[in-house]
Amino acid sequence: GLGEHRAKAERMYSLMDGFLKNDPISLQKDILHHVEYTVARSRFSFDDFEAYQALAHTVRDRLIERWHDTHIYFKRTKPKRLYFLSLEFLMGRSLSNSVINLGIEDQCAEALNQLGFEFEVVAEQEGDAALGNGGLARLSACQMDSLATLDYPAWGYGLRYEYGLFRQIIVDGFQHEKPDYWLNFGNPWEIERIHVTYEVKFYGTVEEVEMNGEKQKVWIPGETVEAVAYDNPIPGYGTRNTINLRLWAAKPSSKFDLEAYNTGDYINSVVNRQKAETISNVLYPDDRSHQGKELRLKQQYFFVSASLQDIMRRFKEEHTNFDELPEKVALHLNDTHPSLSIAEVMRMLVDEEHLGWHKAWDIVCKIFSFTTHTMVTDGEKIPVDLLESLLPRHLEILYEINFNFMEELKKRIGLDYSRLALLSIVEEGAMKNIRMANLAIVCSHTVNGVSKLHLEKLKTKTFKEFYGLYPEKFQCKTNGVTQRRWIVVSNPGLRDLISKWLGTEAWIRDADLLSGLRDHLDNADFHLEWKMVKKVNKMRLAEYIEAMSGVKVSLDAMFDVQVKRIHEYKRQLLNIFGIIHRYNCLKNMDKDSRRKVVPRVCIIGGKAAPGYEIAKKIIKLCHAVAEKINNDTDIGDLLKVVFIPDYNVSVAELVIPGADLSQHLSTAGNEASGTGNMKFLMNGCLLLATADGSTVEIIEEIGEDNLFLFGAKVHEVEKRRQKRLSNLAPLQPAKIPLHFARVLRMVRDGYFGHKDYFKSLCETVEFGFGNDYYLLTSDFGSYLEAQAAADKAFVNQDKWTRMSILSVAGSGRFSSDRTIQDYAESTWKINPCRCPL
Ligand code: GPV
Repeated sequence: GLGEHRAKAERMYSLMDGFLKNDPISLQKDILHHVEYTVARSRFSFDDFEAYQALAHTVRDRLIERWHDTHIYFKRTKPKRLYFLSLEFLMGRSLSNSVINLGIEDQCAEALNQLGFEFEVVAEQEGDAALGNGGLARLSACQMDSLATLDYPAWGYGLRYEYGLFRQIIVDGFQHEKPDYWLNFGNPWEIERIHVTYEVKFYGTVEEVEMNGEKQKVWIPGETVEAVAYDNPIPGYGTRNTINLRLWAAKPSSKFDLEAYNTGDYINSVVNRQKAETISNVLYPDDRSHQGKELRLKQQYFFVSASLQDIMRRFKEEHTNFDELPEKVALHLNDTHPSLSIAEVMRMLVDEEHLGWHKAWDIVCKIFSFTTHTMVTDGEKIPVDLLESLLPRHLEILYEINFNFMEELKKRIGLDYSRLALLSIVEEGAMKNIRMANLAIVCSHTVNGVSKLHLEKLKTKTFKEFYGLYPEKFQCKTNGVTQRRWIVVSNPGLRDLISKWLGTEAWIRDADLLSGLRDHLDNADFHLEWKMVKKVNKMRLAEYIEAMSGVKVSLDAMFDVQVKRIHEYKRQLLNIFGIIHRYNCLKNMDKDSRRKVVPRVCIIGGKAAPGYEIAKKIIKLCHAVAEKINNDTDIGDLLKVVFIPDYNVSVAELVIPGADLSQHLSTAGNEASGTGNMKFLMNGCLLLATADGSTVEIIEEIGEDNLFLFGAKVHEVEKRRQKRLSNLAPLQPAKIPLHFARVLRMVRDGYFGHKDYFKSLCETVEFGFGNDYYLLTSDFGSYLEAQAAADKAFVNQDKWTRMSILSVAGSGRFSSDRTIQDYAESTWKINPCRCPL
């Protein structure tokens, strides 16, 4: 009976001796326990990596306690939950972030110290979890941190790729890709839940059956794969709440390849089982260009199916009526990648729960929200013939959704076939496709842009037609980044300085408080300490650069950084051309003028998609230019060029705090938001940037005088592109700025070697060839002016420091806490649910 149950619970609790303790002695005991029994090394001899493993397990135990309490509390209070669906999460390392959010960093450092280890060194042992490509994936990670910190009852869902984003190695200046088998050394941050599994089905046929006198579709699948849950606790800062990121791995089901078993081909059937596992094996490394590959579609459906079964099971445990679904469940689509969810929920409600189409549709339209991350119109598409074989029932459902949508449209706008064709979810033509963005927009109650500028473009260009239909759906949720990782974890010196001068650590939960730094703007002591923090970070970065590339750099130089995925629209080429121009100028200077030059270290880093030839050539050009300049004894410390290989989250944590200047060069109207700019801003690094994406809003916060702005504005870009095409035919030398032409000629003529290889790269900016779509030619002059302004500002270190302080002071709006609160209140309609202590 109940009494018996309680007595048992009480005995267990007393045996457990309460919660785990966080004083340094208890932590040491736990670390040693894990060295001996988890890592299975001797307590008397273990190295830094083993210390990391043992500490990680010690922290994990504490995470699990809170994670349990949080979920028991959610279960008891049954709040509306948010399910954040994303195929990519760039979590990076977990140790430092976890001990900071748990509030046990000092105790852990002391515990390690007494065991003869140093926290920083131990933390460096951890490899990155890189289950994503770039900004979109890191945004998901920042948002999970904010969701936990702000106590929202949220779950993240994703895929547990066995190979994350490839490791970039550079051989002879060329990028090579190596697999990232990040699980090789075990992963203490995940909890394998062998009992949380679901069957995911593929292929097969659809049949019609009679049920209770009504016709009903049933899908007879041809292949079954099992999804296993791996849970990753996400601790909030300054709260006990620890939410869950649930990642799915594929494993063969006992039902996999029954055919082969039955025909007696035992060996082949066992061998074939491995096919199941390949579904979640590897992350697609093509940032923003997914072109109809079957395996990718399988990944998407595998993810969608497992997540929704899990979500629906939880809903049904707490509720009996599907009318309650919109009050209890918010499903968020992180870009179009998970938007098959829409068809899957319809299938579950219609085919499995027998709700009837109209009722199901009504519910579906109330539970989905969607964020798009791109400025381009030509979004993700799924070829109909792929769907037809892999997910035949879903294809039918998509057709039916589209049929109803088209009928409704005809009533609203009449038989305007060109407009109907634009809006249609199904793209007709030689190759029929499903347009995932159209699907997501039609079915979501909210469509979010990631900056004001982005939303504007969505309304007026990208999704103009849809905006005309559903103006109320379109909202702006300017991106943000978490100050926990991007200041507290990565820049402890700045963290201490900010807290000292603000007199509080409250800014770690409330970034708006950073504006209080303005009160000390002219305080000489503050300036001195500010410069000292930057100097220490530059030293750390300089050591790393020397270790990675052998280049020695001067700490007096301006550290100028551009780190992000390599893309033509991000214009790393403009940066490199600027460097070549600077080199030319230096070569032509007399000794006197040279003494007045501000020395520079130009740092570039980023990965190119393995199939993106032009991006790979940009990487090679960077190395070729670096080799020439760095070995020119005439130049010395005045100019150094460094490519940082294998840029990832943990490299970013090292590079960003050490930067003086950072570059964000996208042609205006191309970067949906950009989030790197926010991370640099928070670290007191000045921006040299175009008026694109979120930079426009950064300017609203810090003023145009507080950064180096250049280039065509959005409204000018369109005009220039047209002008560019109208005088296409003749190469008009007079219209090509002299400096630009010279730099281009040097690359083309083989001044940096590899003449043939760079030819097609040059052609992208040449007329009659690529026609300079991204307008490097016309922005070059303005770019050089901004660079000159940066040099000039750097000479006046007092002024520079003021600008740096004002950057951090104006960065509060770019905390992902602000973004998440906005989503929670105006899109998801969820409330905080704070687990009591
Ligand atoms: I679409 N983004 C990305 O990293 N990968 C993608 O496939 C797509 C978008 C980025 C955008 O390019 C950035 O401007 C934006 O800041 C980021 O997503 C987060 O919204």
